[in-house]
Amino acid sequence: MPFQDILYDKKDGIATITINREDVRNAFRTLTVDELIAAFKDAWWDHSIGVVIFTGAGDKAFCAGGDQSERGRGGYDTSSAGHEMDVETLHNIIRNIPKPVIAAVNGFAIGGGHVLHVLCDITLAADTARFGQTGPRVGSFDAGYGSAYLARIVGEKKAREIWYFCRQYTADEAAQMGLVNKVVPAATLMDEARSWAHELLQKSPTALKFLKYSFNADSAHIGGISNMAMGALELYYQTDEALEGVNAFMERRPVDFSKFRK
Ligand code: S0N
Repeated sequence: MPFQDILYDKKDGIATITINREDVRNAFRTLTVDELIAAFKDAWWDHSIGVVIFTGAGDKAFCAGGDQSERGRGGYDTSSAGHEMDVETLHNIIRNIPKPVIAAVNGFAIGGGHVLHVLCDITLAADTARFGQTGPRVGSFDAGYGSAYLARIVGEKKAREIWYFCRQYTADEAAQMGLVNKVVPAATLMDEARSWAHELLQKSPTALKFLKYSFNADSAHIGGISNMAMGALELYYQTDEALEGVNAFMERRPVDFSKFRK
């Protein structure tokens, strides 16, 4: 498939999907999200594929979330794809593809990029990886899976800390909070991911599918919250407060939300 923003490779039962926008720390634009959805769909329907590895190009980032240079009043620029950014469908396809998805986090997993690894079945991290949310600093939020499902993984207090304070956490800290399955030297990350994938390929695909759906069922109601959250986010993106966040990031200046406190 001719992709611009991602790389897609299928070999020996493993589909590898790589966000390929190194210049912007693999931040996604509207087209990137569309291409990721197309690749996940292909891996879903290809019966030769048993596992998906999801990673980012280069050694700096897995994904730094939405491309802030394409964000203005009302949300993300639609010109790269001709419609609104469809992050919600991407979240759902990672959750619902009936095959394990392994995130190989090779650097920053930040903001909306952090949410992507949270939704994967397994996260393997390079020892150089960094994890965190940035929404309250850049005028954004994911009040659906990105927060409620994160809380299931790390607990309520830690999830609130992660979202409210926008700090970055090392790979070892992420592993300690149960956010990462294993930390490995950066140079061995993809070999490790392929090794985990090959182990899964020895297992019953139907058993894995029903286990995944069983785990999902318990948190499926968060999908309804996500619908609400994405609708709320669209409204929030129209405000001066949200614009202050993105403008401060792009202008490399301290953010000032003081006038929005009420
Ligand atoms: C990733 C960070 C920590 C890397 O820092 P570092 O290594 O110091 O590099 P920088 O000099 O900052 O960056 C290098 C170049 O890459 C550009 N760049 C980095 N991130 C982005 C980005 N997200 N969008 C556009 N450009 C980006 C820099 O501008 C720089 O470019 P040059 O070389 O030209 O100066 C650090 O970069 C960082 O903190 N990035 C911002 C991360 C961020 O805030 N992401 C968006 C967060 N959004 C949310 O959390 C929203 C919630 C959400 O999930 C969502 C839901 C629906 C729809 C969209 C989103 C969404 O993600 O926005």
